Amino acid sequence: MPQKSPFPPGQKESELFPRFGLPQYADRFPKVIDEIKITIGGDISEFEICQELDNLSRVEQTSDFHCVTTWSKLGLNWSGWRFSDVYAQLIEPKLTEPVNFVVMKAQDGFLTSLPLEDLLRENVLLADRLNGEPLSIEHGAPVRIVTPDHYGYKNPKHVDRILFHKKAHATKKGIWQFIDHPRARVAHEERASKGPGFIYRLLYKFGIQGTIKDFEKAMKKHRERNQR
Ligand SMILES: Nc1nc2c(c(=O)[nH]1)N[C@H]1C(S)=C(S)[C@@H](COP(=O)(O)O)O[C@H]1N2
Ligand SMILES: [Mo]
Repeated sequence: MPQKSPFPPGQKESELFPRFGLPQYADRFPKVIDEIKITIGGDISEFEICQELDNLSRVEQTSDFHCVTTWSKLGLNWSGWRFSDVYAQLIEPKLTEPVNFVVMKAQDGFLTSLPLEDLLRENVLLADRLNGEPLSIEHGAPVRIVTPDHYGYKNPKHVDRILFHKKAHATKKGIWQFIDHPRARVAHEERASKGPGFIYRLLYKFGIQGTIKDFEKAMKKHRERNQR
């Protein structure tokens, strides 16, 4: 019998792949969607990545996506560049000191962080396409990080700054610090930084439908404003 990879604890398959996130991001949108420009910085001298990506080999990957609120969309086909290639080819050569903590910032103000080690895993992408199409605004135009082993909130859309640091540090305040697990690995149910993950299943589940509606409504208004 072929072995089926175990479905992550507390997750449920969703037919939909909704535009999703923390409520305060529903009405925030990227300004630049037709050109990739990522500022690299942190404890290293700042520089930009744009056309340089064209020199790296493109990869395609089918992977599942797990939101911390318990919905999972299976079999998404992403394409772009391996984060480990981007790091090895474009970033590592410019380092003068070792780094091991990465902060990722997005055009809508969203930010998250991960240990560098987690981002160097084989299945982490800097993706600009989904299911054969350029990324839509809904799912992260012009580029997003895809890290299937981590909950959705470690997969920032519209990334425009990636900061490399020597040491880990808090990137959020108050309650946001509390709900952001430093690693957020799906297989270990690291949903939040305090308490066992399963407690959050129920808590988050109640918010899913309302959040989807709010994000949809905001997207519709944005399209009307921009006539596209
Ligand atoms: N820039 C940005 N990235 C983000 C978010 C966001 O609000 N803004 N939400 C995160 C959360 S909580 C989830 S579950 C996924 C949702 O991805 P999707 O909107 O493509 O379904 O994006 C993540 N990355
Ligand atoms: Mo999420």
